[in-house]
Amino acid sequence: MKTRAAIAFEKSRPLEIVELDLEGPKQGEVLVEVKATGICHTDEFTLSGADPEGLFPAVLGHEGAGIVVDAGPGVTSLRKGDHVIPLYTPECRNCPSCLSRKTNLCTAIRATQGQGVMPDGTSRFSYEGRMVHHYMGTSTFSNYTVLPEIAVAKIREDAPFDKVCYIGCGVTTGIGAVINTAKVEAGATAIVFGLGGIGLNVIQGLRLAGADMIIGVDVNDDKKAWGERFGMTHFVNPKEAGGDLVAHLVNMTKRGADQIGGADYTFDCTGNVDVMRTALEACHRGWGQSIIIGVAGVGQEVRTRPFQLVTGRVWKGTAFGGARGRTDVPRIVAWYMDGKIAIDPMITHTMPLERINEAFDLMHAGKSIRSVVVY
Ligand code: NAD
Ligand code: 022
Ligand code: ZN
Repeated sequence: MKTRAAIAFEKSRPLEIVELDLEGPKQGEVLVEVKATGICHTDEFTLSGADPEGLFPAVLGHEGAGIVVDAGPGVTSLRKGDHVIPLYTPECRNCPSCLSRKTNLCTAIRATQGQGVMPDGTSRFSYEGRMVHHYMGTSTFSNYTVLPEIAVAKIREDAPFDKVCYIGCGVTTGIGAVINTAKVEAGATAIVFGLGGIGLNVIQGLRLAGADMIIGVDVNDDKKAWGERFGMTHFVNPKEAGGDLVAHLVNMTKRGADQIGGADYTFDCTGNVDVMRTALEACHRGWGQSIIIGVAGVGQEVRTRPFQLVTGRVWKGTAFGGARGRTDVPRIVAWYMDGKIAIDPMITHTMPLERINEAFDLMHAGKSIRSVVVY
């Protein structure tokens, strides 16, 4: 069949809207009509050419929502008409990682996903007879896409596609980092670095978990109002923290008879390795945990004095918020539908596929929290 898609022909060139050829679903695969997709940093990272593993030509996009329109042989958990969210972190429930219960990083189709092909080693996309790569196993910048059954979460049918697509990455990553990775308890003190599309979701995750003090840190003062909207209780602009940001944050979080400061939990949502260090060092001695969510540039390294860890601080990272997609994503959709979490105000821009490049411009300019393309 034919599908309208935004294709990345080569690095650092705008996406082009073309008609692609798409083969139908094979064994264990489904054909999904994508109704909406968010535009996220990793799409930009790959398109810019900064990602050494980026493959071209490719159909990017990993934050979508849509409807199953066809199922290949052997598919048992999905059928035509199901409303779904594609998963760049699949959940096979059968590989050693899924069975371990200790990680969400399913390994069933990991190798082929990274190579931009389906599990059988081939691509369903082509243009003028030339193979086009899949991306993160999702390729949601195409009106129709083929996905492995294990990389699809079935969701309720009354959820609006143009909002819940954000659950395909940003919402789940931010909220999941709080609930699955940090396991924040009621009454906790937390600091969130970077109040963008991820950080704001960390903030609303912290509110959901019942955190008492939620400090937001951002170099952009406009983010103060954004943070407050989702539960932030205090704001710090590092430029106004008097040179020593760690000392400033530790001072703000002093409590107890011993008056030792530091947060129970901190989250890096910037991808800046210096911020990651600050986040670790702003944790409480003995038990503070710092969660790295941001993706750093290629070759970047984190540093700190080992003493920070010897004295009980814990450094962790999280992918897709530690969420098991097929199990957790439908639950997060329900939280949204029940009004427990917000999504609508974070979607600052909506546009047709023809204008998808504007979404990248808005992201560069820091003018959007999230842009969504509606097909
Ligand atoms: P964003 O651009 O919307 O937000 C980043 C925010 O950080 C901005 O508000 C910016 O002003 C602020 N900032 C920049 N430098 C700062 C500094 N030195 N100190 C304090 N604040 C600073 O980006 P986003 O969509 O929120 O994504 C954040 C990061 O999360 C990216 O690196 C992205 O790739 C990553 N991410 C990771 C996962 C995962 O599974 N681990 C999933 C999604 C996104
Ligand atoms: C999503 N991300 C950033 C912004 N939006 C993002 C990027 C990478 C990962 C997660 C989220 C990530 C963390 C760890 C891994 N990835 C490796 C997982 C593994 O090896 O099992 C990651 C993922 C997918 C891909 C590459 C890296 C891919 O499909 N190309 C989950
Ligand atoms: Zn993303």
